[in-house]
Amino acid sequence: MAKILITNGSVISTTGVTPMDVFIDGETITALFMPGTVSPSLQTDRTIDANGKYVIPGGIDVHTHMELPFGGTFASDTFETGSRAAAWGGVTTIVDMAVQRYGENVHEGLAEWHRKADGNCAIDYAFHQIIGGVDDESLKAMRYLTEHEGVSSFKLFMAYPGVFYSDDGQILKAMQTAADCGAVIMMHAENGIAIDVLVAQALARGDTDPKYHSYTRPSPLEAEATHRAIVLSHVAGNAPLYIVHMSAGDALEEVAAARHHGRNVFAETCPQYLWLTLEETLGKPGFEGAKWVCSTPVRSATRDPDHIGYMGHGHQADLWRGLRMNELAIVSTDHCPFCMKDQKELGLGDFSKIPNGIGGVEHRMELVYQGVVKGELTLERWVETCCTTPARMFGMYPRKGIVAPGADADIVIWDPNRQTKIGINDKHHMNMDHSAWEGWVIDGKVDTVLSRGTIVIENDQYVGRKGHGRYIKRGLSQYLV
Ligand code: DUC
Ligand code: ZN
Ligand code: ZN
Repeated sequence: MAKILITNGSVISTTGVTPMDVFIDGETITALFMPGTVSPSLQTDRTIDANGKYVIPGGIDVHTHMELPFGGTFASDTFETGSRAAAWGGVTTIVDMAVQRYGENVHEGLAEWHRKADGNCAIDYAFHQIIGGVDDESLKAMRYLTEHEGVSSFKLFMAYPGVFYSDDGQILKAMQTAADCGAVIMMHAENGIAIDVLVAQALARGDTDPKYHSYTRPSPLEAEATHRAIVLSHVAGNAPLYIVHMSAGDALEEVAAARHHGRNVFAETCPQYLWLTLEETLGKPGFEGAKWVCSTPVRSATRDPDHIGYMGHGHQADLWRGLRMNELAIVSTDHCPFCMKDQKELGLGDFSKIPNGIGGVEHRMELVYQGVVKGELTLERWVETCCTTPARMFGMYPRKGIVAPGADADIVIWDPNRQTKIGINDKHHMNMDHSAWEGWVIDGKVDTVLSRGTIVIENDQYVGRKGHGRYIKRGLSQYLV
């Protein structure tokens, strides 16, 4: 395989921005050189000039749903289309959620996900396992997957009664198992029982538009569920707990308090919660708001629209602060794309039937970088929340998540002097008929992407191939106390 030298760039790590040349031998980074110190006798097949550009570890999106069966349809990206779109966005590893529903076998659920992904991915991939039915068999399987299959994290749902929902007793049992074997419980923290009551009441009133999706999932119900999950993980013996898709300032307060008490509690947020508001998205006239129906929901820009509890500074300001303060460890996308036609349209006249999800795997690196441009985050924290912590949190470090000798040569060359225009007729490679980010112009651009030493994006072209991506068997999280 090729020997590649990336010269004149600035390597960004969690601790600094350092001018350095990066040498890749085959699939692996084998050396970093101070500028001007590369020996003329070093044999290379190719030199890439990264002058004026950043050299960062490939992005890792730890929350995607390719082909997820949900809401009477399937998420519209396959592993082929979704992993290719990820590459376009500077992502070199995704961790997708394999599914087990109530009454199904966990091992079969995982095998099905392997079948979907195997031979189809442009970049490397790993799996979490959704446990939709906690019982003795699935608890045993959790331990087996952690110890033998490289699947060391399990998603549970406090929402969606009758679909993926687990009650508190089931959650406690799964957490006890996780505490025992070192696995991470990923929690969809919303009080689904209360939400279903609010949804039924809204529909009975004739409030059927997409915006009622958010109004019927008020932030105190995210905060309450987050608190309950934290208490259960404590009682279970400090079970590792990772709250997914956090959208609310009041939920974040619960995580911050738990972390202050030294608990194994972590959280992620997603670009839609950092940038979008209910008023500008779900609140659009007619059915257009359906594009932004996802759970947890995009929230109101105002402090306390319903006078029911939340008294923070505004959810977005709280989330950005949480990212700076490490109350939020990671930005993922919860990539769960559905087209408007035939998919989101299932909820015409009834918001509760709109499939929940936004496609975003292609845009996370861009959208979080925009936080750097706006002064919300440092360059180092951008890399930490999008590349390094995901690898450490989910047992892939130091193979992934760092530009250092010995690591896989998963590298993004990022051009801070160009712009990215997102939109169906601009940059858009996900298998969707719309973009949640239509018309957004980002300062900065993915220039070149390497996946294990193979160039997959360069000169605004996809030059990778289906089947290049390999399954990554993960170990345990590095963050447990
Ligand atoms: N939760 C997710 O994590 N993804 C899609 C839908 C949902 O509710
Ligand atoms: Zn969820
Ligand atoms: Zn999800």
